[in-house]
Amino acid sequence: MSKTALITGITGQDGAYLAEFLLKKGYTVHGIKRRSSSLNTDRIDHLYQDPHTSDGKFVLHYGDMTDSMNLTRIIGQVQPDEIYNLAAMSHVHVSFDMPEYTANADGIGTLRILEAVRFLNLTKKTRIYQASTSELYGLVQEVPQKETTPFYPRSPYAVAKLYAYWITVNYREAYGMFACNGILFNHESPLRGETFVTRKITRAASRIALGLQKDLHLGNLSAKRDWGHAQDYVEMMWLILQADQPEDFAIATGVTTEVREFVRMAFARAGIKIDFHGEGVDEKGVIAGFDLAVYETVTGATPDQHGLTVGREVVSVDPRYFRPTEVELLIGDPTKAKEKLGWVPKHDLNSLVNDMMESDLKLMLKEKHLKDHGHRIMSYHE
Ligand code: NDP
Ligand code: GDR
Repeated sequence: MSKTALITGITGQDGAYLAEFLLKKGYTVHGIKRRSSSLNTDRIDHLYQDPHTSDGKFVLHYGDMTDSMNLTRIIGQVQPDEIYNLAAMSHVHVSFDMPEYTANADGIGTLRILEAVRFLNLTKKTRIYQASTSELYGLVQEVPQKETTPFYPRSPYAVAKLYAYWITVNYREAYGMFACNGILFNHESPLRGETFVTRKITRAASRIALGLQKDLHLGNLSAKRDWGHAQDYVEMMWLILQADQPEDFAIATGVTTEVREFVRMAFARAGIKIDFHGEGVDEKGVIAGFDLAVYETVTGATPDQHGLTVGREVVSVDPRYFRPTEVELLIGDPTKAKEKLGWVPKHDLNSLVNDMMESDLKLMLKEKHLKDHGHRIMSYHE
């Protein structure tokens, strides 16, 4: 009998990769999507089945993490073997603007899932994966960070996820549920949301190289992140639920890189050699000013043909992207996952950047084609 999985957050980066992964494994996949005024299923459109002709292997339900009756009804209908709780207001900076909603969706939302499973007497049948995060580590207590490292969350998002982490542990201990936290470090891909820093950079590098965008405004360039590839990480979510015992795992590459270096790598793939100069650190220790100079492009045209001048500043620091409290350094120790789950990521940072840049350059070439033929193109670069 094939297994049935329910994915909350199926329209997001991880949800899309996980759905594809589970379908390939022969699962029947149900997903919860939110109602929105325009279509929000871009990332899973290739998996979509017309409900009139569908074989029932991929089914979407309308729902929301803030609606317990709705979640309980869906879980009752689907009777899943596995639930992957990926839905969340996942943007750290935005959580400072929407703290109450974030607590509701990310924190209490997780409780709603666990409680629905308990209420429906599915505690022995349904295994639950909770999308926990390296943001829990927050202010550095220990490096590298692992399962036993103390938490010190630094944003409303991380505090909401702290509740979700502990309520998952509590339901496991109180009711014997197979409920696990994957403490995943940052993972990116061509499907990454456009306002997270890696994708913002790869899109901008592609657009600047093609003359579609003039400059890029970023926040804290000194932050360091342990970046992996989302495709590798969704496989770990699945492996965590296949283990004999329910346990929590930190999933990371063990390598950390500054945002500034990610900028260099991405622009280099667009044929733009860059140099940083004019950086200054103010009395609070934050970067106050910064220049990025374009020295050459090797995309087949001279810099001027791209509207770029050699040496022109194309990146600047805009304090609007600073967070009231920042997480400066994340670097994970994935030893437990390596030993117990056989964690061997296929990608490293180089191949991640290549994958993202290849995809964004293709996308932006399409945009350029549209623009060259008189169409209006999106100019949104938050
Ligand atoms: P995304 O932001 O790409 O996707 C989030 C998903 O959650 C989307 O499908 C979104 O729907 C949905 N969603 C948001 N709010 C609600 C709500 N109230 N009710 C129902 N659905 C909702 O995130 P990722 O795919 O990158 O991350 C997946 C999970 O893993 C998240 O919980 C995130 O916090 C966590 N995480 C992510 C890491 C990363 O580096 N990517 C690292 C560690 C943890 P819509 O498409 O309509 O917006
Ligand atoms: P993060 O990811 O906060 O780590 O959360 P994000 O890409 O937003 O930021 C990473 C670092 O880059 C710095 N930064 C900027 N960030 C954004 N978004 N935009 C900018 O212009 C910018 N300039 C510099 C940030 O300050 C930060 O230090 C992600 C999310 O996926 C969470 O849901 C997840 O839990 C964690 O990763 C692990």
